[in-house]
Amino acid sequence: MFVTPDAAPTPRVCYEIFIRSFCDSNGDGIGDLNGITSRLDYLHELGIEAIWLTPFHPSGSYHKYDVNNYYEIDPEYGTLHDFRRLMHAVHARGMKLYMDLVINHTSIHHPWFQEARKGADNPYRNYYWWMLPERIEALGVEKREETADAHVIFPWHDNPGDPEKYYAMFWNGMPDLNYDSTELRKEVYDIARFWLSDMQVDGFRLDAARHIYPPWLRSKNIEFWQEFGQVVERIRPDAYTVGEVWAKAAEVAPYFKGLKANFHFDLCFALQKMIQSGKQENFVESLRQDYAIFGSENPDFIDATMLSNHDQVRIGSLAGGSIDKMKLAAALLLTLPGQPYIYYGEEIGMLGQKPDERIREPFVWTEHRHDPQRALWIKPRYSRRGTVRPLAVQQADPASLYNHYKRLIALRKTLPALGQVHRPNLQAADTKDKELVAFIRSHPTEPVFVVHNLSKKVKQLTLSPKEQAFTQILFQTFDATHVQPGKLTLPGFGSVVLGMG
Ligand SMILES: [Ca+2]
Ligand SMILES: [Ca+2]
Repeated sequence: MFVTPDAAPTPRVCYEIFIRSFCDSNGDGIGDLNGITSRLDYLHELGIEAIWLTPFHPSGSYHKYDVNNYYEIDPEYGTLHDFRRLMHAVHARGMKLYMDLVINHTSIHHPWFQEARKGADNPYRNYYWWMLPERIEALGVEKREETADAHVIFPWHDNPGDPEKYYAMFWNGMPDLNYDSTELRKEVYDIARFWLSDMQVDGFRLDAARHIYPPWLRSKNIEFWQEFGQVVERIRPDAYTVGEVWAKAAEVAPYFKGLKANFHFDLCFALQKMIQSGKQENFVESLRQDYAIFGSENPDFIDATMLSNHDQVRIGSLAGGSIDKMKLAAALLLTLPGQPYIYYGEEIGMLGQKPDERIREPFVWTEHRHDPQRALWIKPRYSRRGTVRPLAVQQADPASLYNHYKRLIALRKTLPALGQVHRPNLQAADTKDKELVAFIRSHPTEPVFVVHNLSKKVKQLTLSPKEQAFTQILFQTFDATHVQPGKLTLPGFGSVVLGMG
């Protein structure tokens, strides 16, 4: 059911935009679709090939993961006309756009739930999960195990005057949908068709994919996503899908049977840990094991990688605000296999700690106090002009974090060994040092040898005969990197990509 990698070139570098905070086009302080359209040249110049937009449907929350209407745009963000304009501008630049499809749950204000809550005989009743307390108890499902993405332990909620309770695992304002209903499945497939065909989006990011069925029916998850994948494939054979399966690699793997890509949370956390601790253990070996597990379910799996996203503490804060460490993190992400996603603002070193609003602060465009494009919906605590060098300032500085990202992205697109998305070409190097990450990206004619120094100390490496073949510096974070016959000198937090001379 999967198109061959050659038939549909897979974007090599993606970018996640939290719309509310990216760029404001009309001065109301809220980032919007026209703001994104106005900044596409920026993303294109950075080297971005695909954009993932967080939800934009009408919703009562600032994050909009509780959808009221899947066929409309929240007026805060624009109109369907604005969306068409954005899609046109994205495609005119040869880029792709993926939208967040939030179909694990709706808002309680969605008309389906407003109907369903009227009573057990309502035609929309079985779009959601309803149970009598005795049955909940008999099944032993009154409590759920806390997961990294959902902290609700008691997921059954009262509907006033109703003997049955409804299931909502994230919070009582977002009731879970019931995919045992064939009518619901049909509605959701119509929604997918509308956005892929009528609106021309290029794919979906599937929110909460591992929760699509509740815990007592979890075994049905994979079947659902396989059917979903087939439906998408029939609508648009080149459409892309990426799942949020926030779990260990072994649990993620079977989702590749239905979804082309899945986010690699284990890798994300391993990268974060390395940046914080300055060392690693068996990093390349465990990554190769994950690839083997993914590949056993689907050899054409796409490994979607990231340093952080809108649910996690920003990498800049995990790096303690150190630009050198942020450069190291970027170099790791952009030299490893997979399809990297940059979370908006990572490229300028934005900072952010929990709660969630604080990891979603406005992008810092210019040094001006009154920057008309800067979102103002929240007063920033972490990413202020005094703590984050604005983009406009960094663009003019060749040594900036922004230009480091730009160089790395260009390198990834220039070197086929680095840009390979399918069938990860990762081999362990002979160099063994817990404060280094060293690997070879194999290629029939242009393999590269990559070394990252996780420590702040200068490292002098003696290269093995295999590694000595790589003599040409294709990329270095700091100029103090040197290769001599049999030896490599790498400054603290430095990264180097070596090619065969
Ligand atoms: Ca606005
Ligand atoms: Ca669910």
